[in-house]
Amino acid sequence: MSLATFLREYKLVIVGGGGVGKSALTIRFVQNSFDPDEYNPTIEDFFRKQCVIDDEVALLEILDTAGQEEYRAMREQYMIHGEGFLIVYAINDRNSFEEVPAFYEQILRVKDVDVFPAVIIVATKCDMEFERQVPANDGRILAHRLGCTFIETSAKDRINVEDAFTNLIREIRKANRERQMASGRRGDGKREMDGPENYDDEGAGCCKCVVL
Ligand SMILES: Nc1nc2c(ncn2[C@@H]2O[C@H](COP(=O)(O)OP(=O)(O)O)[C@@H](O)[C@H]2O)c(=O)[nH]1
Ligand SMILES: [Mg+2]
Repeated sequence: MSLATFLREYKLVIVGGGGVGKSALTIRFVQNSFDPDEYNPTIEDFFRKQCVIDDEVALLEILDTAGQEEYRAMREQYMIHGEGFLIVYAINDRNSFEEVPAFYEQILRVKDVDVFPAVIIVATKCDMEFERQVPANDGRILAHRLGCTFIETSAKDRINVEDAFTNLIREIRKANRERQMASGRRGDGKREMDGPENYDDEGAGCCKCVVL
């Protein structure tokens, strides 16, 4: 039996300084694994994951970026296409926290807007409490100032990882609804897909992966 359904794609981009845990966060979310020995600072990776978030199917296309400054020009390219961003810093790296506003401002500049709500400020490595350099409240205050949601996560201990991505999808949906209401017409952004063979059932997490 062919089951026709609509699958909305979401282009998500993970940005932040080098070594803050962007890849670990993404891999924990997509593959539900964590390898403490894996650290390749130069790799930029693309992942897909299908989820049901708030009873709606979503195909997440996740770009895990390299944070180093020499990739700045490349960053602008993917920022143009990104619909939602996780700006990541590590709680044990004050410098990475200080870099967050520059990432946010770059998103605004590239998008040519004054505010961009589909951004989550993600503090990682919250399992490393003993090395903490950034109090959670500093993260909260910064996120509030930028008009973003804030969340503390640990890829290692699997804390709030799914929530970071789920919240981002909710922010994108909310922003889209508001934009549609403002323009007084229904947007599309949906494409038809027509078979269960297009679904995969890999991964785990609080987002239910679809098996039809
Ligand atoms: N303790 C701890 N270490 C982490 C966590 N996330 C990443 N790491 C470690 O931090 C280093 C850099 O992580 P990676 O994801 O490659 O950083 P990226 O450069 O931002 O992609 C690696 O050695 C990871 O094992 C975490 O949540 N907790
Ligand atoms: Mg990485």
